[in-house]
Amino acid sequence: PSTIFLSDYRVPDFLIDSTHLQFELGEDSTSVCSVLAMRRNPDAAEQGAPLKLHGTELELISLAIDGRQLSDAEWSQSGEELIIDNVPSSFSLSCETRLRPQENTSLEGLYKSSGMFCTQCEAEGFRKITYYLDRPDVMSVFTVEIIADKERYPVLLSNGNLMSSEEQASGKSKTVWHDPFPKPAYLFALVAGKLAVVDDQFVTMNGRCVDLKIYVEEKDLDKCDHAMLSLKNAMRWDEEVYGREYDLDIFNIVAVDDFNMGAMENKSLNIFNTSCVLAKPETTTDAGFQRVEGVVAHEYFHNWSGNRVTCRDWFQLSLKEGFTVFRDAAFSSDMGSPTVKRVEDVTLLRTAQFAEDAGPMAHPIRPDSFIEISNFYTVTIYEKGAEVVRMIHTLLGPELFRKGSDLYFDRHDGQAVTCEDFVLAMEDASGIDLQQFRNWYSQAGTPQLMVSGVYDEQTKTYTLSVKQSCPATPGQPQKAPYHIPLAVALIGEAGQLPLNLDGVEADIETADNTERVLNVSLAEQDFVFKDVEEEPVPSLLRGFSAPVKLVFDYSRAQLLRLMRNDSDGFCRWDASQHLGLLEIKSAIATQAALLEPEYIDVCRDILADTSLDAAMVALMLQLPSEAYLAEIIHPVDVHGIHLARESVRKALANALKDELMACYSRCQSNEEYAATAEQIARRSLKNTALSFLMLLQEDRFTQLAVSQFDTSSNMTDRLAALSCLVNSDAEYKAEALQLFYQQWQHEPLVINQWFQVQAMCHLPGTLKTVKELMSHPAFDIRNPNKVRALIGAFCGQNGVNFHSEDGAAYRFLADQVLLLNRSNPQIASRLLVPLTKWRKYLPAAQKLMYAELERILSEPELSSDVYEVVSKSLQ
Ligand code: B3K
Ligand code: ZN
Repeated sequence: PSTIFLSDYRVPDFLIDSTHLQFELGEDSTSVCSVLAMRRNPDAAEQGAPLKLHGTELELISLAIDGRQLSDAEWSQSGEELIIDNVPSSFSLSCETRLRPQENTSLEGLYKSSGMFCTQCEAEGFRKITYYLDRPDVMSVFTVEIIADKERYPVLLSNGNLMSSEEQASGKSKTVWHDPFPKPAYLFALVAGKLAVVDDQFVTMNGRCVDLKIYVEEKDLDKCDHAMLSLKNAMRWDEEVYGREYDLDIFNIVAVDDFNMGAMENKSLNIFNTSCVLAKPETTTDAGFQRVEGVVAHEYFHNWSGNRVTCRDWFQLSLKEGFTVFRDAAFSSDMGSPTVKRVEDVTLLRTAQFAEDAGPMAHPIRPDSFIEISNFYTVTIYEKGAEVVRMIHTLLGPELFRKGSDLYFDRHDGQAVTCEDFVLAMEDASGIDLQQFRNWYSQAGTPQLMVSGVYDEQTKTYTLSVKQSCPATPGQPQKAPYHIPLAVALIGEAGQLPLNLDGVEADIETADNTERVLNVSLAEQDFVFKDVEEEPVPSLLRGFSAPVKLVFDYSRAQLLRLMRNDSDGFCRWDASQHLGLLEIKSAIATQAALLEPEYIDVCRDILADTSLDAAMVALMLQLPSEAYLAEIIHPVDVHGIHLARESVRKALANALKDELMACYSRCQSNEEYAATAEQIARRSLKNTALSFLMLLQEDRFTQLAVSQFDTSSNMTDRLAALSCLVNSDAEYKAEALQLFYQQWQHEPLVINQWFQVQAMCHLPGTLKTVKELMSHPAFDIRNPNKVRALIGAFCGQNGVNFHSEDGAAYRFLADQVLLLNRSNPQIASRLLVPLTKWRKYLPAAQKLMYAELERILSEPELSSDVYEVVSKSLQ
């Protein structure tokens, strides 16, 4: 497989003004006839260039130019390209291909899922449908005819407006769709199947009445309300916050079982993984409800940030993904609890993204090169990309940011553009210089901020010294300094102190003068605060104002002040994590968990403080996750960390037994389930309390879990109780698992949670369970949700079992990767990620992991997906 470079980008030699597709869907094969109105691109460097079309795994039936069939001598094939040497300056290209969607297990291109036909074209799946210029800067107006058996496939959908629908002889029907907006091929979609529909409407800010439809299998009709409500909320929010209105009379969502990721923003025909659209209280957890809300909004927001303005090439992927994640995060924040959402996002970033940035696949949010673009749908492109947009928002402030986004949409509507165009629009609209800020787009790795503070009694000044650095990443040994917005406050005995900075013009002032955003831009820089009446505790990186690793040598006393008093919810939570980290580190050092009395006290007070958001209490009590600890403590001794963390948890549970029990009782409620922030918070705190109490191995607490499992009617409480039981030695657990399976065996999404809860059990013997479950009738390795629930969760989220000392789980994972490499390369390369982090672990583990990577690499027929990840990990 070869490497593709951003620096090799050239404008396309040809353009496609219109694309006409006719699909005849069959049980054995499908025929695709395309008619493309093509012409040479006046901006192309070379006007006589041959026509090179992309195509993979296609059976070519016929090829004609302006109605004349081409002879074999007039075209040739090389790799993924079909080459026609002599073409006129403008012409019509007709092509027929034959496909076998039934055999397409890669879930890319046209394939079948539970009896329906569906497509997934981003990034380069369209070339599995017909020969085309499959690149995002070639935009075309699509008309699509679909012909299929009307009994089997009564619903036939594509992008845009329905032009006609008619019955044909021989039991077939035909529909024609036309999308007036030019689009790249990656946004094309087709669906055919026996589907039920939930209907609603939305009236836009200018009075356009939009039909909203969610298509699902009949049995899932009762699980669409939350997605529909989320869609309407998202449509309204995008009008209010960004001034963006929907642009067609119809918006469709289709749910499919077999899907490689969460969902896809095809123009007016979003295709969703069932796991990101279906929800009802009995089957879906709170986290599931929130995921549906977030993903529905994310795909809807792409209509502007992605579809109306799209990417010039795939190196610009973060242009649409980073921006759209930033938008969906702000939406979820507005719909629920802003601090909780922020803490969740930061947690994902500091575990998965920081790990990626420190590993062999590290890449800037705008990569310079790739082998397989599917490997670059990463936490870096998405989540770090969103953080970069968020920093622009912080630097500009909300009004100028809105001016910038208006200018961006206005200037580039209908175009395929670059990250540079986005930054330029922000600069032009605001007048703020983002020159140095652009390093965030070109440099990989997580910057580190070493901060220290000195208080001078005499002069009443407080000096913050900030040093920044960024570790080397593959291909980037040296890094230039970043422009980092560092939000700070100074916390005194009685709360925040007023801030008077020397050289004020260098910073950004916020409303109340007790918080400032410092512009850190040099390798080393001092910020001097004047008239500081007492020695303060600095509250740094408030709201997590930049995706960096902050190092400040806080004392316990300082952390306690922040945890008790900081007005910034994120910093308050972060102080709790830091205190927890100190306890865990001391447990590692002493091999015992003797908690500091002040730590127990602050936890006790927080637990009793009913004025606090219950969700924040839950988050502050949860100790830093093992995944986060693995980013901080090097080398990673998985078992040592696990034991220490569990012993601290147990000691805390012991010390706060009564308070935890009281809290559990207080959070119980009989009200009807609703996915509101308030109820979600209460359930989260209650289940956190339960998980602590379960560590004490007392019968009465086990009984609590048993009764919660037996009596709850919502999946959040039921699954939390099941997870507690599975991770305990309770006798009831086998029976609970059995009961759960029997009740939900006909709901695949629930059974996936049943797989996952078992895969994540940290007790010994879990690998054996996972292997057995792979032969369970409900498991199917062709379904990505099941693979993720069982194999993905075990290898990615069950540290102690994945890193068992004999290396059995490494071998298991490599076997699964090799199996999936043939059927679904995208899923195979995703699954592989835990092995690629081998350098972090103790030497014995490193050796075993390395050996499995080598074994994978020696496989003769590796997909480009797996090849890229394995070969880069071994470098
Ligand atoms: N744009 C799609 C992701 C496509 C992934 C292709 N391998 C979903 C999203 O980010 O909205
Ligand atoms: Zn997206």
